[in-house]
Amino acid sequence: MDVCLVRGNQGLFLNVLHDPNCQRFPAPKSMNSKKSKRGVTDGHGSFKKVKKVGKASPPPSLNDSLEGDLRAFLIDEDQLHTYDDLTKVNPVTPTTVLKCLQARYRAQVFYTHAGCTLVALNPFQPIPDLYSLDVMREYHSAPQPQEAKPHIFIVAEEAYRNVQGQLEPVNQSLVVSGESGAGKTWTSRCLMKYYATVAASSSVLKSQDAVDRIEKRVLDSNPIMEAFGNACTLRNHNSSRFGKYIQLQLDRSHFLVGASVQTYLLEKTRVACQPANERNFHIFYQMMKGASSEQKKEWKMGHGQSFNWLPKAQKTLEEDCFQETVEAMSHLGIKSDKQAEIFRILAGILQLGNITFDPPAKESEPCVLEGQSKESLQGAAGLLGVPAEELQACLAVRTLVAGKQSILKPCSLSDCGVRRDCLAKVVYAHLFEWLTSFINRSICADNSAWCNFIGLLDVYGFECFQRNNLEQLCINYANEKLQQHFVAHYLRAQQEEYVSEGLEWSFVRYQDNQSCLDLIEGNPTGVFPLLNEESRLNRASDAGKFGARLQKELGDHGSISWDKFSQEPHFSVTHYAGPVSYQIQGMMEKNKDPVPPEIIALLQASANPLLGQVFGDQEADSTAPRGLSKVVTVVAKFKNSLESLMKILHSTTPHYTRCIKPNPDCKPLTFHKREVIMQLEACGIVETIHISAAGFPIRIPFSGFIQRYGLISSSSQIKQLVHSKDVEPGHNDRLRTAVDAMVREALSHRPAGKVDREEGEEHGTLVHCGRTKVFLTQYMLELLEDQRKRLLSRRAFSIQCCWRRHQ
Ligand code: AD9
Ligand code: MG
Repeated sequence: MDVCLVRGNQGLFLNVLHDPNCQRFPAPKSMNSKKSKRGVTDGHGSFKKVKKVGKASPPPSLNDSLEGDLRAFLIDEDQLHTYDDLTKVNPVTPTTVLKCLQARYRAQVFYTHAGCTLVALNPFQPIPDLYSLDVMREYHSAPQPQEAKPHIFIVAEEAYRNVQGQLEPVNQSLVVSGESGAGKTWTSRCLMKYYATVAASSSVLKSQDAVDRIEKRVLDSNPIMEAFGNACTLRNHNSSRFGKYIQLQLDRSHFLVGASVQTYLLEKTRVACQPANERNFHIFYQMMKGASSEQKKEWKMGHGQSFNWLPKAQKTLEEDCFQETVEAMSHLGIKSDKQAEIFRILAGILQLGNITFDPPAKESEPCVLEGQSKESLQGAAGLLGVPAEELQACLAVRTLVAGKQSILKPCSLSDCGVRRDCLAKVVYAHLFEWLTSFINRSICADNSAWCNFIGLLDVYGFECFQRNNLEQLCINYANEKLQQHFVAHYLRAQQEEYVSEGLEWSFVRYQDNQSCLDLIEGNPTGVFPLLNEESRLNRASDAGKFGARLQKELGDHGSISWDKFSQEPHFSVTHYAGPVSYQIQGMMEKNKDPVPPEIIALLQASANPLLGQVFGDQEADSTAPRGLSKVVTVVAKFKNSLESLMKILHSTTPHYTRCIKPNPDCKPLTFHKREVIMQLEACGIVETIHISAAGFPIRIPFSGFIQRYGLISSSSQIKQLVHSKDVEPGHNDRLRTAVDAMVREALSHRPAGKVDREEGEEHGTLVHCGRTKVFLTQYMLELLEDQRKRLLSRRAFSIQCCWRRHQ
């Protein structure tokens, strides 16, 4: 095996010639032909020589031990932290990538490029000045941000420049992924602050009002959504319990003029049932801690009051944010009387949680309120604006409709609890939806006011607990969809395009998760369709039967398995991030998510105007048949909303950031190799690096290339071509020859310094002409743009001189 160094799309990287025994390093052939000096950048993007260490040993396999030795490295271990792009590491293996990230983490460098992806390691402590205004300005004004130190602001700036359209304006998506606690929400917040700063309209600088109207409003949506949608879990003290896609709307001048938020599947069960050592949504704790004594009195949260639904797990900073949440609400236009309605509803929910029932004296009678529950019932009814007797009846008695007659039937003790929880969940979920719509009304620009957007996606990370149910299945399904988008959009599309354009390319093996997606969503025998079918049957759910059905229909599928020794009906799915066992008990009920019509009717008649409003148009027809055939199930709704999201993502240019959680205990600056390697492997970072290292990230149809760069050519034939009909697609052979000549000319005009720095480069490593397109490295694009810009400014200067002479 021989080693050569070539300038790649992300800077200088080492490339190992293709080893027939090894399925890696898949550079197009032309990239492998020339040797060069070895080097790395010094962490600030500048080039630095490093000593030659001899021939590289064969790259270890993906199954290398974590302690795999460093003989394979071509540089000192001391230098590892200087690798700002993992494509420069040689050889690229999980071990070498891990060592490099660990060295950087130790050196407090938290961002590293991995080709097309940015890897963000969570420091678990605030890093002074890492996200300051000055740093934002620095990245925004950098002529080549990619050459600056890796940072989330590079991704932000790249998307911002892309949307301004070097070739054509196109919407952008920043997809932030990673497991729970890895830093997705933190990263999304940083990105929003960045755009609120650098894309602030010029009027902002003149008028403080404008700041209040747009940028600050957009940012103010965060504390509200996090207060109502985040909670302290075992994995993360500020865990997002909903998915969020926010579109930042930009006008023709690329100023931020508004935003819209789309949310996905709030984990509403948390309102009434918190897993052991986890907490309810932050907003409840904020009220308890931050409300004034009058407010607490009104909300029946006085001193000594305790709530069943507010478990006292460890305290978190989020408790101190009540004033911030209230200010953000006011700022977004939620008036104080509306806020009062919201907080009364939340306080009412907490009172509901303290209502418990005792069995009735006679079986034919409804359950009775237990001990203190009478007071809680009165409290809940008062705060929710409904009569106490009706609330009690609603929880304890079911109305059955038979023909034209209604029959009242007492609920069992457990049913009373289920109905109480259902009431709390449906109220909280509707309140969350109302808040999202309000925020959208407040921050969304008129359609005519914006023309492009940058979307930020922050969804809950992959989850695997001891007990997993429908919530985890949905969350993990969402993560599978995103992984598929990444695989399809980047890994597969990039490789397939090389092949269809005739570039020689040996395929990198990557983990395609299509099989897992087929298992979950495949029609008609995927887990979701079968679950929906079962949920729509008008009969009591039977976990055992459903388990047996899954086994019958999917027994041969490679991505599902069963533990023979398990006592409970369950199934295990092999996700791209690891296997997860899901318990079936309760899954069908959660999927049906039925809300008794009596509850809807009760809420519609509420004296709390907000409750009346949010339940106003909801169907509550108690005469409707009990059949569930028309029920839109939870997974059906979730799948639809994810499909819409995928459509949007496919229509945008994506940028991926992979957040990595360096240790499971959220300890500052602590790096656990095993946890990190599992995350790196799960998201296919090593395959990504291989493809990126060998790839050409920019691809332009010949015709577009000639039209944009034809003017820098000295050839009169090419200049003619710019204006001729021959530039239309269809004349590809002719166009390819022209493009090839243009590229060679551009390379021959490189500034002397650049030629020196890029010694060892050759035409084929920077550019490749395919059948219909030209493939470029970032470096080549910059070179062409630079020459074009210089030519245009020379022309502008001569026009000015000419104009002055004629004055
Ligand atoms: V979940 O899927 O919503 O449970 P996230 O969103 O991936 O998860 P989050 O952004 O909430 O994780 O980060 C967890 C915590 O890590 C934050 O609350 C911060 O305390 C900490 N964190 C994350 N990123 C940074 C950072 N760049 N600098 C400092 C950070 N602290
Ligand atoms: Mg989050």
